[in-house]
Amino acid sequence: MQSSSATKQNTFAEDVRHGLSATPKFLSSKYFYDDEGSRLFQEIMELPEYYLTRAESEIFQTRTKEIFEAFGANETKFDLIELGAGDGTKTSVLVNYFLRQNAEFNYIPIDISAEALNVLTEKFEKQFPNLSIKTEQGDYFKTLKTLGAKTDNRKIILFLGSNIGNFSQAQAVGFFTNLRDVMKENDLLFIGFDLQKNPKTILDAYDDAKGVTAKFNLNLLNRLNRELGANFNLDDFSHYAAYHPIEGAARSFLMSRREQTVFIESLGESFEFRAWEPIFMEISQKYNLAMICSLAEDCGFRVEANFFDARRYFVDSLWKVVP
Ligand code: AVI
Repeated sequence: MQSSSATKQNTFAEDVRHGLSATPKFLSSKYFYDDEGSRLFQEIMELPEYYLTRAESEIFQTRTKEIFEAFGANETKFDLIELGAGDGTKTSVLVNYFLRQNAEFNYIPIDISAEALNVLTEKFEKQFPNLSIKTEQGDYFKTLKTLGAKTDNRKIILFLGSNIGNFSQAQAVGFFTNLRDVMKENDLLFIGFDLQKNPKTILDAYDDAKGVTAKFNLNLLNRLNRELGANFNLDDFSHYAAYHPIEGAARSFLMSRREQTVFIESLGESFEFRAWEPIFMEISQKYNLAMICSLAEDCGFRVEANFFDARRYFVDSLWKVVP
């Protein structure tokens, strides 16, 4: 029998084969986050052009009390479940306030990366010695299903940082519909959406002057070289970002700067690139309030409240299950 890491590697290779054989070619942005990719994403979040993280942090810092009240956090004991918790910086603002208000809750960060969970736990245990923290490593839905069976506590699920933006419309509907299926009547979902705004502001966020986003995209080719024995020459590809204001979609591409053939050893296959042929790398969907409302409705939820930053760049939207 194959080990799970061998199975993961096969899925990765198969996804790459599928994407590079398609027209137009694509690679999935979920593979961006190896160690170097995660480091580069941290660097992106510090960039002056990348307003998203700062806008959402502002919401957490300035609207803490209202969020606490909207969560009904002083009423019954609940599980605060964070999907893709990362380093938990934003959530720590809520946790700090909730603890000071003597709210009764368990904090349950769920992440696919054991390493990320270890770092988070160590930090939170130091910062909040009285916090009950129970990490869950693995796939969101499998973990949520078993969690539902383990405890009767009300669930408040956080999905922050505009992570939903990296899903296509169909994936977003599938994702929330699956979540809806593991939620009960009084459970809540709190989601971070990046809002539509001046297209130049959005474009700059995905095409920064220092070229960190370009490195972040190109890093996936490095990963293919390292893990699948590919022979991409990174100088032969360049990053291109575009924002489509009607769809509200920022997309990034790697453009093949010349006609070339790339061989991928673990697939035993070559892939041809035309000069200036794009590989579609990532969508970062920007929403407006009507889109958020109809997405909620399509997936069996209703919007209870919206929390904005002062510039209305970003919204954390609180959804309730429609029974
Ligand atoms: C993780 N995700 C929300 C980021 C975004 O804004 O779409 C990923 C990213 N891609 C380029 N810059 C940041």
